[in-house]
Amino acid sequence: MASLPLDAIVHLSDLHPKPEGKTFGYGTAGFRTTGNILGSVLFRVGLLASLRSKKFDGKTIGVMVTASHNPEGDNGVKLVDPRGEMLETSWETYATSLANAATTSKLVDELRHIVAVAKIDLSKPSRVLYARDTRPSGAALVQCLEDGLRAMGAQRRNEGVTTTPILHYLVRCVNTKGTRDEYGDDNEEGYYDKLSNAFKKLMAKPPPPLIMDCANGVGAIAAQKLNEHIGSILQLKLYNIATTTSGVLNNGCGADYVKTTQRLPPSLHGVLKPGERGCSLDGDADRLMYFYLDEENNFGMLDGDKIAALVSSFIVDLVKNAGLDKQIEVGVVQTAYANGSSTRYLEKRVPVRCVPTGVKHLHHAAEHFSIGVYFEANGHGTVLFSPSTLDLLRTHEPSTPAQETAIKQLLALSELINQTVGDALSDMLLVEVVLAHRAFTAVEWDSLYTDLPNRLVKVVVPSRQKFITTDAERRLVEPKEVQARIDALVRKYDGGRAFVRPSGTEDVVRIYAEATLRPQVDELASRLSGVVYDFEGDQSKRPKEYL
Ligand code: G16
Repeated sequence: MASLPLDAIVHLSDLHPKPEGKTFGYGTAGFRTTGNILGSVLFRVGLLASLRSKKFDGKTIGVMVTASHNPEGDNGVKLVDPRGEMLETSWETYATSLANAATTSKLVDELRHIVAVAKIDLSKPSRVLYARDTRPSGAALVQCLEDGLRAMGAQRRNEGVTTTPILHYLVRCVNTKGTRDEYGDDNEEGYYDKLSNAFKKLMAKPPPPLIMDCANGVGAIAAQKLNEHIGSILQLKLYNIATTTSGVLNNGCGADYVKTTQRLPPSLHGVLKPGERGCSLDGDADRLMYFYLDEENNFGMLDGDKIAALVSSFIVDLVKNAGLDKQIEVGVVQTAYANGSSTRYLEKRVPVRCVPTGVKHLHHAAEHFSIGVYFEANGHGTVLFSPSTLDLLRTHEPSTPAQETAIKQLLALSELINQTVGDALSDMLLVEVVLAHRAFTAVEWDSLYTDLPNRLVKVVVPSRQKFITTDAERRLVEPKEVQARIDALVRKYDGGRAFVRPSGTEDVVRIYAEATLRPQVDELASRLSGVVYDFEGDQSKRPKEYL
């Protein structure tokens, strides 16, 4: 029986001590906090990724070092399972217990526990593929990760600086190589080829150029490369591409800025002209937000809900045109953040499910449909084709040329859309395909339904862990008095809907409010901020905008 390489683990672990008094949690998308205190976590994630690979008989596990939409000073890390999906939830507990072991000897105890409980055969090989985004703390954190991998004797494959969705893509490619589920060539070039070949099959003529805000993140590098592959059809005009300038990542730009402020990034003022459309990526290019200026220079935002509406209705029509609507069920998955109008629009057309925040929850719910469309309102999402749906599309004999065309288009979409995780670049190509096929302008797309006025705000509290939710995060179980006050407030506003939940990526509580009229929603959000702050915050520092 092989055993844990304790000498190496102990020696290297002592080089990466856990910061005293800090508790780490595997949140919505892995560990996330200030970049300079994450060294021990990265080392331990290296150990865990190796064990996870052994559990899968040496299949490659992915590790992405990123804090995505968070400020530049933050960083984070998440594990990716062999099919390119987020780490199975049951292993998040192992990740958290390893990250919080106070000493090297407690760390060894935790490792032994995991090996026993998860029944890991230590004689199996381990293989780990990893990458990072452009954050300044990334390179040092990768070295900590590598120490963890070295300690366990894992085979390492460093993909350098790349986007989160490309890392997910690569993991799936490596693990499916030479099988009937082969996903693509396991290198970046393979990714761009796969997307651009599918895009070229689906686009008849070039649309006007697209303005893209790259959030000064790694998406700028990837979008430049994508441009080289698709430039003859769709020209991307890239902005906010300063990946080496200090302090600019996600700062006043990017998908999160657009969604939370419902404004055009200041850097695009005068760049985006009336009648034009643009889009924003986030710091690791897994979220996408579209926007436009109408002829009167009014800003319009097209978020994840609008993308879900556009894409799902297009796919429903293609399935009908293919004559397969009896066999293929298209469904949509959303979260509580979905605008009430989008849910009403979708429910008239397709089955809709609501799940807690986090791609990991949406992804699994979407797998229950033949074609599952999932998007969070923040622009994070994708479309999953089930294996049996792909088999059906590949083998079905069409009765008419129109059916044959629809089937070919569905198959091309399955190649265009990243099947592993939300991917801003792949989603952008998907949106462009649908706009071209529908001959829609951004204004026409926006008119599918009218958003209810809404506000998304965050409140900094000393301990967000005190906020516990139920019902897909739409209600608080604790603190009960806060939920009672939310209920009482919401009743006072026409069309009012609101909820409060702790963020799993930032040290804040998030508040979402919706109402029929804009001034009312602003007031409701402000009152709710006050309710949350009153429960926990320091009254001497209470912001005056909290009513
Ligand atoms: C991550 C997750 C998303 C989630 C977002 C915010 O996005 O992947 O699914 O919606 O965090 O989560 P929370 O409200 O819990 O902070 P990203 O783009 O930051 O990786």
